[in-house]
Amino acid sequence: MAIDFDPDLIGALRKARKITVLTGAGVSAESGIPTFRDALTGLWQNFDAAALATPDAFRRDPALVWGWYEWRRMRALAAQPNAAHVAIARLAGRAGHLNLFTQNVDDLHERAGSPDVRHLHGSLHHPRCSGCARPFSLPAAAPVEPEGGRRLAPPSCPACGGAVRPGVVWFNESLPEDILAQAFASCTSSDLLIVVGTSGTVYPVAQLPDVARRAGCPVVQVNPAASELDRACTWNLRGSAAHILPALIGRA
Ligand code: BV8
Ligand code: ZN
Repeated sequence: MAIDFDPDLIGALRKARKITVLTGAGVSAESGIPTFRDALTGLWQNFDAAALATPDAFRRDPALVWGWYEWRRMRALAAQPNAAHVAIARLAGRAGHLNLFTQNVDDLHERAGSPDVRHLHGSLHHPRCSGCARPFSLPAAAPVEPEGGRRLAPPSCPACGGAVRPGVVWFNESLPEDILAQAFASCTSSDLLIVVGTSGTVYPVAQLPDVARRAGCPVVQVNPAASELDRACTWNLRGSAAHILPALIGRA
């Protein structure tokens, strides 16, 4: 059924010469990838994602953490981009200038055709040595992880023998400075910020909608539920990304 959007939002979208898009786990939910809020199953059912996403967790139990990320990497490889990823890629082709920043570590934006995806929290697909930081190339044919996951000893770096770690930003690790600076600069110089599928609970990324608003950039959020970002947003579109985004971007 047709969605009627606030005419001011459609006007802002059509007039926008520069658009920033910020996505979180919710944009991949309809591709079957669980969000951070989703309860975990299998081997991980007694953990929460945040407890596994720290340098300490990896130091304490590298096989548990490497197994967790390999399981997630398989899920990402087996998933397909959904209509939200495709709509965002299409907007990149239409808007004058679009910067896409994601908190997600999957590659679904890339596989949907978005030309320039900036990962604020790293990527599942670019592991590196925890000792010498050399990039580690994973075997092309991804091993099939059991449904419930498994512990898996991380590979050793061929150069120094260090344990290979996922190429993601863990809690209490710094974000890539250049990408974070680009995100702040983009949010303060855009005509519209579109925020999709994030609970707005993790900093410093959660500051971005507020920063945009203060710089005079209107913010539209797409999320089926209320989030920490609601009060910072000009428009809160309650609905799923794969349903709302194609309709909204179709009006651009
Ligand atoms: C750091 C990668 C400095 C790993 C992740 C203030 C300022 C700065 C830092 C802090 C601060 N206060 C606290 C901190 C520390 C911490 C933090 O923010 N903690 C929180 C818990 C309070 N931040 C950090 O540690 C960051 N680093 O600050 O460095 C520093 C340096 C050295 C020493 C000390 C400090 C690093 C944070 C990055 C952590 N890594 N991911 C991995 O993937 O495993 S975070 C991870 O959780 C995600 O990447 C994401 O960013 C975050 C939240 O996830 P969301 O994407 O929002 O997903 P979530 O499940 O939460 O929500 C999903 C949403 O989708 C929901 O709202 C739901 O309603 C919606 N949804 C569901 N279905 C749909 C949908 N929406 C649309 N359509 C649907 N179908
Ligand atoms: Zn090494």
